[in-house]
Amino acid sequence: MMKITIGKTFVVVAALLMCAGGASLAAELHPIVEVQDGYLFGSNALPRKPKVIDTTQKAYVDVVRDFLETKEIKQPKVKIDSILRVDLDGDGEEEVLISVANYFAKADRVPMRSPAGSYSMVLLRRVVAGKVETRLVAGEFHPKAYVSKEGSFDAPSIYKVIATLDLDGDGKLEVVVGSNYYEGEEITIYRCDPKKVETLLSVACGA
Ligand SMILES: [Ca+2]
Ligand SMILES: [Ca+2]
Repeated sequence: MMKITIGKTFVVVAALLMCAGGASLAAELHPIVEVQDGYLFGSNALPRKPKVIDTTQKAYVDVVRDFLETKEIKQPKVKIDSILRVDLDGDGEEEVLISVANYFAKADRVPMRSPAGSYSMVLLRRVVAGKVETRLVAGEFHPKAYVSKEGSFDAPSIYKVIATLDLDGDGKLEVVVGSNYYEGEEITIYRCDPKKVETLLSVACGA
């Protein structure tokens, strides 16, 4: 499956990211990409670099917990993978991107079936009209355990911000989210305007 919704740059970046098997390989494939702190950055496509923030900060843990509760995850076990602070739209005010996942599995492994109370998501915190808002960029929530019938599975995904890049050259950064499931992955590029988050491109590979 490959959906192309806009221009050539996206095709190049998608081809680059698709099944790249990690940041280091992608960096070898194309000179516009460099890797810092485990994230992909395009040197031409990067007017502002994200800062990596401590994932144990109580304020963010609280934000994540409150959001999960709105998705019926009761008494959530909050596990934040990364927090990035970057000015997406270039207005001088930094936005915050929070990548979160808990499937109660070892390391970064994703189970074939989602356990009760499991989830993964990417949240965007930003100031809109003088107020801080929390918005879901991508994610899924499993208040109840998936019930397997005849060996069926639901293949939940872990969502994570892997890059912030200005891919269409309008001065605003797009958010690149990787989602991994038990034997595949998808890369999705989101445009995050103050009013809405929209998908620009999605590339999947795997079973
Ligand atoms: Ca901003
Ligand atoms: Ca842009």
